[in-house]
Amino acid sequence: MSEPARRRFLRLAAGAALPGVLSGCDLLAGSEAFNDTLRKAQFLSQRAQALLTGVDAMAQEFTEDDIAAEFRSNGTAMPDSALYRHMLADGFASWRLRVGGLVAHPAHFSLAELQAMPSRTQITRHDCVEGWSVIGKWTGVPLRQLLLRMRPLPAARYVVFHCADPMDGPDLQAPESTYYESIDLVEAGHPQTILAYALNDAPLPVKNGAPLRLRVERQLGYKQAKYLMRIDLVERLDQVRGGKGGYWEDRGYEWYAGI
Ligand SMILES: Nc1nc2c(c(=O)[nH]1)N[C@H]1C(S)=C(S)[C@@H](COP(=O)(O)O)O[C@H]1N2
Ligand SMILES: [Mo]
Repeated sequence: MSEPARRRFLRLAAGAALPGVLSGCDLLAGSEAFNDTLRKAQFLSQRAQALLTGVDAMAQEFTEDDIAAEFRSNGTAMPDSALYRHMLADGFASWRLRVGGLVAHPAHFSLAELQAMPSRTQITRHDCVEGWSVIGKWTGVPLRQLLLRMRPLPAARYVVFHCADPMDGPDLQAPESTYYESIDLVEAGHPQTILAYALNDAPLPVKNGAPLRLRVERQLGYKQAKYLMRIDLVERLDQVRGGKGGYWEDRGYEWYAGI
């Protein structure tokens, strides 16, 4: 950041109030007011790194030659659920992505409907907190586009992703025992934040999250929720599940997992 830009930023931040003026739509649309609000919000709540790289900074993208022969799997590789096995058996014809919470128009989408929407393809590096990385090519629907259709309500601040894979022991069918994650509308509006249905030009393999997974490329592996079932817009995270915004966050990991 240049010196004048830095001073401008610090001035902005000094007079900052928490975001609350802009609607969810403004937040996602990337207006100037949106960018100002982001800077203020990030100054207050996120790592200094985000300030230096800028709110619109792109994660590095790679070339076809960089793509790994095999995109390894981590965490769940096959959800242990009767519902998931059923959906897998019918090629995900019965699967729907439900989008709701603080939106004016809740909706659900079939895989075919998502695949018919404008898409983005990106070759990026996945970094797991355990210390390994792998480069893959993802194709999917920009989350921003999808959410703008639903008309986020002014109170919406976070996007919560509920997954199909049960995590917590024996009563596996309880919806609250599945993997989940969340990001804020800043990250949801980023151009590289997509709902991916293809990996390396093929349908997403089961071990990597079929039929749909989140790619939020500026953050670590555990944010990249696989086996998406439901997306909810919410005002706060403390009333969702364990209250920390994600399965691993509830177990002590950072919510903002910037790389
Ligand atoms: N639903 C779900 N999503 C998940 C996980 C999981 O166990 N379940 N593991 C996370 C972790 S820690 C990593 S590193 C990546 C692994 O993605 P991959 O299996 O495609 O390599 O998915 C993330 N998303
Ligand atoms: Mo991970």
